[in-house]
Amino acid sequence: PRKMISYSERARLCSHPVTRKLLTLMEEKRTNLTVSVDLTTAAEIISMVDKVGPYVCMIKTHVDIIEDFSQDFISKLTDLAVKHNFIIFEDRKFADIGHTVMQQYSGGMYRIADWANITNAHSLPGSGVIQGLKQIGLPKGRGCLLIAEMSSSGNLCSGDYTKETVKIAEGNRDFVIGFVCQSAISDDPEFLHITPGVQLSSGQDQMGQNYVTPREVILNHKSDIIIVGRGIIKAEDPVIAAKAYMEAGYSAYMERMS
Ligand code: S5P
Repeated sequence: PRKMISYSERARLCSHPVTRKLLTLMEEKRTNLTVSVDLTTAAEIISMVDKVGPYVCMIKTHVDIIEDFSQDFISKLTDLAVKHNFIIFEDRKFADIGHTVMQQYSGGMYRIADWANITNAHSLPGSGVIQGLKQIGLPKGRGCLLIAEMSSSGNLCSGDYTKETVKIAEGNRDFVIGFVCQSAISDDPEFLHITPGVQLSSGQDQMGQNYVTPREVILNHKSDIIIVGRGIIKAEDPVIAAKAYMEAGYSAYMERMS
């Protein structure tokens, strides 16, 4: 199990600039909450991000679900990242050969590498996916998370798959800054553990998504960051919900530290 050191102490141990910035602002803002703003128009997303921004360490996007994506949306999002001091994570889940992901990451209409501090990739293709992303991301100071485990029922990311994923990360520390996972899978303080499938009460959705509580994720599964989508964006009052998740996640961290 991971030796529990504080987010800010870990920030000092980390060499990657994105990890350092993220861990530092988590301690400053007292939050380990990432909100997944899975809405489909630019205006809705920008309005939601401005509301929940004060309570998050990261905003996670799925840009390919936006109906009216534009560079204006990106400039508004990046302005809000400065205003509220959060990191932008595009949940692109790259999963192809290096040559293809290089083009998907840098080009197309989204130009993800130009604005997302962090993106993520499946380890399924092997380390080539990282070689490709790295060529684009490293010069821009970007970081990448590897998907080592998933929250959905019956997923195939377990056992040796997860172990091999950790090895790919260890071989690419200049670019891979951690994992999307369900619990801590590495003792290395430089690697972040980021966990989706979180709601205030545990359960499932209609399509195999599994939820555990913030306390369970941070205290028992020893993850670092919770990702919450519908628990916040579909709440009657997203600001009240964001505060509740922030408080639940951070108090579990404080409890783990004590
Ligand atoms: O294993 C995973 C990995 C991810 S990144 N399970 C997930 O649910 N996600 C993402 O987290 C998913 O794509 C969605 O954007 C978010 C969870 O949303 P929620 O509404 O179920 O909280």
